[in-house]
Amino acid sequence: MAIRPILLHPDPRLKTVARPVQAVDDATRRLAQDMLETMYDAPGIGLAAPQVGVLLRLFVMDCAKGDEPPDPLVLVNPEILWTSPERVPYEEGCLSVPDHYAEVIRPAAVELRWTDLDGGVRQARFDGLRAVCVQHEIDHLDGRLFLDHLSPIKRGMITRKMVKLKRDRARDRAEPARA
Ligand code: GNR
Ligand code: NI
Repeated sequence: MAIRPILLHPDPRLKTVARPVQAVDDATRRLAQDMLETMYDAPGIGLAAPQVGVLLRLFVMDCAKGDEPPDPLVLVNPEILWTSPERVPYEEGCLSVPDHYAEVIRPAAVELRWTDLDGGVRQARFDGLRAVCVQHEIDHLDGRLFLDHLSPIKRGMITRKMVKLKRDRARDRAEPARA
């Protein structure tokens, strides 16, 4: 198992539509395990493969609260079968856009079909935080960030700060602070 680096916005790989997983094999299972380890380490409630630079349609999530047992879930090639007419706001964040949060309005519940790590087809309805999370992750698979749901003004402000953060981090790696 390994923690993989998480790509930061802006990055062209985070704007790319990911390709379906052709077959669930050992490489898929290793990738999913690495993604779960990376998500728990961050920590986050979800992580999509494009966020670790793998442009495949696969994400991991665990929306269990602190006092609940872990509830890891891996969804391969997820498809939205149904979305509720009810829409709800939620203050979203993203591991690829650290320290920025904004309200996004999405369907309150969704029905998904996906493939699990044994290659079986699964189907379930998600609501509450889990509905927010799966829609946020499927957006990643389609090359979208929560920023794409905001006004161009807000998106531009956050993107500008992220460009600066990435520049500062690149500079820190090039010339680490001396004592
Ligand atoms: O850890 C995460 N928290 C979160 C909070 C509100 C709405 C969505 C999320 S997903 C995010 C992890 C992440 O960036 N997944 O792609
Ligand atoms: Ni995200």
